[in-house]
Parts: sequence; structure tokens; C-alpha cells
Amino acid sequence: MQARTAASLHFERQDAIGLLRLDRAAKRNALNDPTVEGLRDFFAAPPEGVRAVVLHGAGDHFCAGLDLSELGERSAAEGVLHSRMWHEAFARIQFGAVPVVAVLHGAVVGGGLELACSAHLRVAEASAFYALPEAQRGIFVGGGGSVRLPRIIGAHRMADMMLTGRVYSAEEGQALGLSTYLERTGQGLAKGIALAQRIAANVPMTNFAVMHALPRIAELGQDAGLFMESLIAGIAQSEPEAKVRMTSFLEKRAWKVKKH
Ligand code: 1HE
Repeated sequence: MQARTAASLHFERQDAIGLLRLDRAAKRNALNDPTVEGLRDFFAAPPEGVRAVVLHGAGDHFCAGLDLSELGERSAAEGVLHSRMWHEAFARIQFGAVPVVAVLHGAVVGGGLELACSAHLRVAEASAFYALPEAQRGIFVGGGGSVRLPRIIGAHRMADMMLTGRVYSAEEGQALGLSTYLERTGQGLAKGIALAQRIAANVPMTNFAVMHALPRIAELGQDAGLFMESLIAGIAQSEPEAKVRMTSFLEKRAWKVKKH
């Protein structure tokens, strides 16, 4: 099934899973305004019935970041507003309606890395590499990178990437937490879909809590954090579907945790 998206985005559906592809391979999926606006509009209202989205890229690279041909003659104020537009789009991904699994391969650079960091899970293929070429271009991150990336790899590593142009490989990115799954080249999308299917099978309230409450709790002090956790725990366990699932475990009808 197709949904209406920007020309540079391609959407298809596999039951409850939405596959959204950056579709500007000739420009290495560089993010021009219509693409970022298309991401914003898609995640503001994902198609009915979609319970998890896999975000991936066409061609040899996930995303080459900001479309540098669009930088042009922006004033400082216009630059601020442009960055705010990216913030809005990426916030719709991080704090939207459905969990998002990003599948990364080839270049994951600049705004492409910022985009990846707004997803909830990142699966990397062995071909992936990560960089922040902004400093080399004489600009700064503007898609939330200075907020999200230090929370993943630390401000000191982000500073190194920006100041020296350091490029991390897929293996290094996995060790640093840029990805949480590392797959052979060509295997990332299948892994991303398999993870999305597991996510889609969760009770929606739990997914909502993981997306919206967990990152906020993680920013709180201990006392406020623990209280917020209790509130969310109380709400989640009162869901009828949670009761059904607990009963089914106790009656030995449910999936059991197994080691590999
Ligand atoms: C682009 C872009 C782009 C490629 N904007 N057109 N991002 C960067 O600084 C990364 C710039 N790109 C690269 O370093 C390389 O292109 C890649 C490592 C991603 C891929 O290399 P390669 O050899 O496969 O492709 P290519 O030959 O460099 O590029 C193919 C075409 O894509 C070419 O256009 P063509 O018309 O000559 O065929 C490139 O010009 C075009 N292309 N990347 C525009 N980024 C909110 S703030 C965020 C700030 C940032 O993201 S700054 C980082 C920008």
C-alpha cells in the first residue's frame, strides 16, 4: 500500500510496519527542505494502523546530511528558522506516535546522523560510517545534533568529530552506541523489519511510555524520576491488554524469555 509523501520519500507498508525510504540516491539522500518537511508531515500523522516504522535510505548511503546546494544567502534569522524547522521534523520522529527503527548504511553524516539520532533504534550495516563535516563546511549542526548526540556518545566525542573531522566506522559506532545492532552489508533492512515487528506486537501504551516517558525520566533527578516512573508503571499496568498478557503467561500460554 502507498501513502502520499514527498517525492524524495518512498513509503510502503508490510502489515503493521511502515517502510519509509529516503529516495534521493543520486544526491546521496541529502536532506533538502521538501524532504525534511515530508518527514515532518509523515511522522505528524503516520498512516492508520502503522505501529512501527523502519526508516532507511536508497542507494549506497543512508544520508549525506543537509543539502548544501540549498544553503544560499540566508540571513541569521532565516538560518534560525530553518534549523527550527528541522527540530520540529525530528521531534515528530522522536516524540511521535510510533517507534522508529533507522537502518544505516554507507554515509551517515551531518544532518543524516542527526536524523538517525532521532530514531528509537539504530541498526547499522558494516558499510556504515559516521561523521560531522559541519566544521569543515564552516557551519554548525542544526538538526538537534548538539542535544541528542552527546547523550549517546558524550560531548567530548562529538567535539572531536566536529573539530577534527573524525570518521567512525560501523564497528566503532556500534561500540559507542551509535547503533545497537550491527549487521552484514545487505542484511540491515531485514533486521530492522524483524525488530519493528517485535515492537509492533507490544501493547501500544508500553511503546508510548518508552518513547515519551523514558527519555524524560532519564533527564530528571532521582526523586522526581522515581515518582514519574511509578506514575507510568501504574498507568501501564492498568491497561486491559496488560492484564490479558499477564494472565496468559500465568496460564503458560505466553512467550517466555529465552537465552540465545
Ligand atoms: C550532495 C550532498 C549534500 C552529495 N548536499 N549535494 N554534508 C556533507 O558535507 C557531506 C557531503 N557529501 C559527501 O561527503 C559525499 O557526497 C558522500 C560521502 C556522502 C558520498 O560520496 P560519493 O562519492 O558516493 O558521492 P558524490 O560523488 O560525492 O556525490 C554524488 C552527488 O550527490 C553529487 O552531485 P552531482 O550532481 O555532481 O552528481 C554531490 O554533489 C551530491 N551530494 N552530498 C548536496 N550534502 C541542519 S544542519 C545539518 C548540517 C549538515 O548536514 S552539514 C553536512 C553536509
